[in-house]
Amino acid sequence: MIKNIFSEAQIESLKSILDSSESIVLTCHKSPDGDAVGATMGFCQVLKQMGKKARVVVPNTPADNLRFLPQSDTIMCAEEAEEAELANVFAQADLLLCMDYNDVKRTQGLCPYIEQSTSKKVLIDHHMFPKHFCDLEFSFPDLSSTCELAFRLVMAMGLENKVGKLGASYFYMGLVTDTGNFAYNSSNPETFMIAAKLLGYGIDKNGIYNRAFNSQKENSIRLQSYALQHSLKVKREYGIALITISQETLRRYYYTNGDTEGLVNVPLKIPEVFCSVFMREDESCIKISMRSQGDFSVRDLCERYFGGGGHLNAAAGEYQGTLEEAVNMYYAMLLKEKNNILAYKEKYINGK
Ligand SMILES: [Mn+2]
Repeated sequence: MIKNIFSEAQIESLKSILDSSESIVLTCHKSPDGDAVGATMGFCQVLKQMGKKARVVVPNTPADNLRFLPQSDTIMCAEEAEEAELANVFAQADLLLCMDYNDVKRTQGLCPYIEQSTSKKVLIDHHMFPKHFCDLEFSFPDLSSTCELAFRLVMAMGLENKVGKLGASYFYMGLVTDTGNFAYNSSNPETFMIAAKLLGYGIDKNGIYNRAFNSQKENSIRLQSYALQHSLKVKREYGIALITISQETLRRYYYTNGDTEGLVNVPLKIPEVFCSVFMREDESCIKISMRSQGDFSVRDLCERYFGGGGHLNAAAGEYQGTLEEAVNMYYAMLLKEKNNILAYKEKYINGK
């Protein structure tokens, strides 16, 4: 049984907002991931089947491996759209759905349009600590993905017959990408029950996995291999690893967005390593991403040392300065956090 996690009042409010809206814009965070694309496009299919005018508008173009499902070409990308066209889409909307983000700032170029819009706004998200910028909020950080949340909403409203194969394919795409094909964030048996329900729509499960996951470009594989070969530093006594990539290396491998995707996870394949840090020297700053295993919080580290945040096991930040200075900051962090890290390592190794 999939339990209903919403209050009746919440669902009634959502229903009445949807009923009274004709033109709906679905938005997500910048650099849309599989969950952001899946949740907006999946829910958009449901709204269209309800007879609504619905449109997905994203801050910038999603990666190629997330644009293989039918109708991907209907996604409007703010970065490429004419300003007037964009303004018009928002002016006509009587409802904005804010999906897979907890802070309107995460929508980059869409931010002013969302902030200035007088339309009703509904938050549908699974990130912690939402900023309260919507009229109605569905914030469920315990769920695997916004896609799971969106499909639960569909079920709670009795709209399962409006999802169709395409809507289910999009929702499934978010479910598999946000859980690493059910490797993490998916300990709740109900996540699998929802996956089972989505399979019931006749979706191409293997095809979606294959398109979403096996999509790396040759130069990206070479760039990542180079970084692992030349920059990986494993501090075994701490259980922590660091990878860095300089601007020069990025250029040598014709880097484009997404080429370093997944690299930060590689050191976690080493049994003793429970925390991995990746630094990339972008043109404007050093981008930091961190991943961890278990309940070691990289969100805390990113907040304290790199002005960022995120999830417990996946977080990001930035450093203003040179790559060398960022690396120094990393070593300063290790020194300051030594006791905390060693205590966790003890627990991690023993508990394994
Ligand atoms: Mn998500």
